[in-house]
Amino acid sequence: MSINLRTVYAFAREMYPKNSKELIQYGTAGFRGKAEYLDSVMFRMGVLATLRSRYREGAVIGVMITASHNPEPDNGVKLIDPKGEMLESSWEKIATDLVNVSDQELEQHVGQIIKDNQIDVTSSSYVYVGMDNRYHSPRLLKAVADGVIALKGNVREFGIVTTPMMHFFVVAANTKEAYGKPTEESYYEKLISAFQKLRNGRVENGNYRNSLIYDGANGVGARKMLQFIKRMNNSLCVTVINQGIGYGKINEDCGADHVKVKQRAPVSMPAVEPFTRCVSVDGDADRVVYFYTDDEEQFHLLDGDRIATLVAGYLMDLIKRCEIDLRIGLVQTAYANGASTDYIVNELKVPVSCVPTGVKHLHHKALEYDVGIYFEANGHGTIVFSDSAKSLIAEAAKTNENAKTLLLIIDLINETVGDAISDMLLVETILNHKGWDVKDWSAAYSDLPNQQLKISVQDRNVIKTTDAERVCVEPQGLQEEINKVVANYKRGRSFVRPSGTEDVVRVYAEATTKEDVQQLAYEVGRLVQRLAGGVGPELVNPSNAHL
Ligand code: NG1
Ligand code: ZN
Repeated sequence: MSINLRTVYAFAREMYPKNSKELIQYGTAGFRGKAEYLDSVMFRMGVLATLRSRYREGAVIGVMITASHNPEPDNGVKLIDPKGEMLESSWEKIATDLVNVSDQELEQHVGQIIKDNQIDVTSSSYVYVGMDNRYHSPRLLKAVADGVIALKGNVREFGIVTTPMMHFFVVAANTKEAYGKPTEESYYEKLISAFQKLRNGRVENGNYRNSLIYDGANGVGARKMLQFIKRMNNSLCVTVINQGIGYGKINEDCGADHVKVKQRAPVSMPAVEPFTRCVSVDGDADRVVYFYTDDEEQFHLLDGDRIATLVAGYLMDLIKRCEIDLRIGLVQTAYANGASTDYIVNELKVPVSCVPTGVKHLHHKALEYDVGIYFEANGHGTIVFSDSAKSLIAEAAKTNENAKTLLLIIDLINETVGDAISDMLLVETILNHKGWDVKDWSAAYSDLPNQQLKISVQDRNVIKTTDAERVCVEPQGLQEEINKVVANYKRGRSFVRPSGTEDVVRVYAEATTKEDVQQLAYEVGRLVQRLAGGVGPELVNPSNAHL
């Protein structure tokens, strides 16, 4: 087989011309932006995925088209490496360079990538591609597929799937189906079968009730949950709201990001009893948070930190009963609530580490443990088990019932990446096992009030950070000012960092009262506006807001 790089240029010129001059960067979740500027990006990512597959000796590379929790007009694309991980960092740079060259330079540039990486262009390549349910996704999927075809790669389209399903398919294919078959049905079968075996017919227990409300964010997670329901035989009774099609726009006033950041229930909530368990996923179903409203109509959030601590407590106990020695570790980011970190260190006594934002950092760190639990506060996370841990557990399962349970738990978990539905089924399993309702779950610790702000600046990259993003080193002087402000608040904590997915600087603040946290976030936000080139209107001082 021989390829002709002219074809790449011809496709680009005729069908996917580059219509934006703005520099676009492969960030924490690949490329994101307004859908109308992404056709050429998608085509070129199809080209790159094909090259990457050849570079990795014919392993399957995944391409997921989604803008996750972003608003409906946005879309995005990210590549999935053979073991289900995010694209290797050195190739992020290759990706950024490739999408930013002009159409005229494309042919030569692709030739250079082939040369630099000594890619055998006569070898086979396999690319899996899937998309969320945004109306522009099918058009963009075609562009990716054409990118693969232009370089004579093999492309398999999965249509509308969640991000974690794509990771599952890639790993399934690359492990020669040891992880499952690369099909939607095999994914459902693996998770549902483990879930039902773990329930073992006991659908209610103690305070645990078998029903919950599920906010699908009008995204692909809603559709797939409807598929789960069809196959679950009422082992869990799920009412899906914000189902997409005819309901509303993806992520608009709903979904995990809305619920977490606004700390408020999504739209279309039916009237439910106080303390009803509710769950929200994001637009591509790789994040999940729980919430409920109490008998005084107060909203309560049970976020990724809560899920991580629930899972850690449960797994520690189960592993102890398996009578095997495994190193458990928990990985968080700076966004983790301080109260959760205290609880992990002082009560659970599990080692905890803090890494920069972005799943790849968490995943990577978690692999250092036998059992690595990682969650971002926003609800993205999973648990990874080392190969040696799996062998030990399998060996123990020959004689120990708890180890058998643990094997089922491993099957229930999508180890390849955070998976909202798999995580939810895990939480449901643990709550059922403990006989807990949301009140019992909440009782472990009380979150410190916290707030996030987005600040627009001329160039967000003027902010440079260190120490897992908790300390700002540039612009000079900003950190000193933040320290001075923070010192005025009891249990105050605040940090700033440039977002990897939006053109903003994010401010995080935490303190003991709601009023304090609002004031602290405002003061730090103002510092960013003053010292890091803020644009747009000045933040309003919350203590003057009533004037
Ligand atoms: P950025 O925009 O870099 O803060 C956001 C989330 C990340 C991660 C990515 C990818 C927060 C504060 N940040 O990144 O945790 O999930 O999106 O989707 O939630
Ligand atoms: Zn997502």
